Amino acid sequence: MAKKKIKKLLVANRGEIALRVMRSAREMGISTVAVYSEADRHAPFVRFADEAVCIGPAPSKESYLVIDKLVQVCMDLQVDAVHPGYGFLSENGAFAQALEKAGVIFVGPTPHAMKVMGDKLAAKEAVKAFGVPLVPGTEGAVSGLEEAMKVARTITFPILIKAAAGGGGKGMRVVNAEPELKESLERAISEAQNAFGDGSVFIEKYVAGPRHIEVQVMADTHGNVCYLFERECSVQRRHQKVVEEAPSAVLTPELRKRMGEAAVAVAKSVDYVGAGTVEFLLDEQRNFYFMEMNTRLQVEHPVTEMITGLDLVKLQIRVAEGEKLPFAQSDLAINGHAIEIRVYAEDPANNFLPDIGTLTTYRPPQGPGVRVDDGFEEGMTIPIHYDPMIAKLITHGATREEAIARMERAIDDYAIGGVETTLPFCRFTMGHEAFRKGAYDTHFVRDHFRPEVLDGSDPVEEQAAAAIAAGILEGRSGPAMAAPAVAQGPSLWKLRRR
Ligand code: MV4
Repeated sequence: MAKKKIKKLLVANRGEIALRVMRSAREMGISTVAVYSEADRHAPFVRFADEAVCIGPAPSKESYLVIDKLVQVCMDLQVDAVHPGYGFLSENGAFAQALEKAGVIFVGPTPHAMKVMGDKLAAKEAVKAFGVPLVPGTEGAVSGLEEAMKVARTITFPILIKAAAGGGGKGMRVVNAEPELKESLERAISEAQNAFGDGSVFIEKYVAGPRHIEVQVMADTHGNVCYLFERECSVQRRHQKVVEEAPSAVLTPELRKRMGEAAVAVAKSVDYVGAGTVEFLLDEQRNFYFMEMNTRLQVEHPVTEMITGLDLVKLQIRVAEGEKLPFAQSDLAINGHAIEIRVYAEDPANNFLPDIGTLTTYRPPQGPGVRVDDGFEEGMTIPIHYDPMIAKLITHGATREEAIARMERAIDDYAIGGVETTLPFCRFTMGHEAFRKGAYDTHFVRDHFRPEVLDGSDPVEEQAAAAIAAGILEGRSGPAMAAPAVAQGPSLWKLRRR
């Protein structure tokens, strides 16, 4: 692989991730190009860039997703490489191919790797030969009801029907028993056809109460692949992550090594290059199963940076230049604990409804162990056209307890006015006994969160708060915390804030 220094980098993205990528580029002496839609004209990432080009109106389909326009800007400005960030064109093989054809480096994996991992069935097929554990289920797409029934009886109900072209929870359907199978299968196929233009579905045993654990991998063009440990992202609602942490509170060093090595095998199965994330489910018996691989830098990458001391964007750029990874697996170690929360302009008291508007007040927290990756400033309006994420708040500590305490302090110091945000929900989570103990799974929100816990109007909460207060006054310590889990976190929180 020929080495080529990148002198000018175009970031084909917006908001916090565009800014985050450009910061690393600048530190490396690489000049930066922003592309922006008319809605983002005054955004910080546009001002930060050395050069900036407007690529069209606000809707992504007319700006951030138009491959031809981006390639043209690369030509006009003599750009050496493009970083796609996450979302938009980051996992689009056609974009990578168009850049390659134009002689521009795509900071990411090959179109082949993106194509295989973008098809969930092709991905399972590819990793199987590498001994990576898979959830029991169909080998390929199910051809009809007869095959589906046969597989379902073998693996036993409940089962999950998934769309091959889906991913991230899209196009999934749980089937609890035989009589439901026919209708569920027909619906799943027609939904997949409508949503993805591909009606292929497959069946897996339904894993109850799983934890979402993903492993960061980094690969160079010389065949070296390392794992940068795991992130736990089990606090989600509607398949949208809200809280992420590294390392997971439940992995032993032995399990971490096995999952890390499985993730490396997944990467090797497609000759992966660059930063990637291998997603696993961990069941209640701590068996892990490969789910999918995300072929991009992820939103939650900062927690990995905090515990490894590495800059993933710099590594991506070095790898894209043809450099070898500057470390071996044995050089890597976990330092402390990091937590990230996503600050969305959404109202957690109102079913997380988007609450876009103007940031009349915006003052992010500061201080030891606090990092804020954001793309907004006070007075800016959050555009309706894109993801409503305002910022990511990341804390690091020597221990998980310290990272949590820092997060609580940082959330309390975060001043956002003009829109409702997910901050109160995240504060609730930090205070919740199940989270504090690390005893949570992907059903955390469903099992523990009700909007009433945020406004103090819930009588159950008030009672529980009173009971805990009484316990504290009586001088009881730990055991007082063993009351019903639902009531714990928010009550302690309210108590402390009085
Ligand atoms: C599953 C599952 C249970 N059993 N597969 C959702 C996102 C996609 N990447 C995989 N997902 C799931 N696959 C089997 N066989 C449960 C989920 C799942 C989930 C996974 C990770 C994080 C949150 C989740 C929420 C609901 C369901």
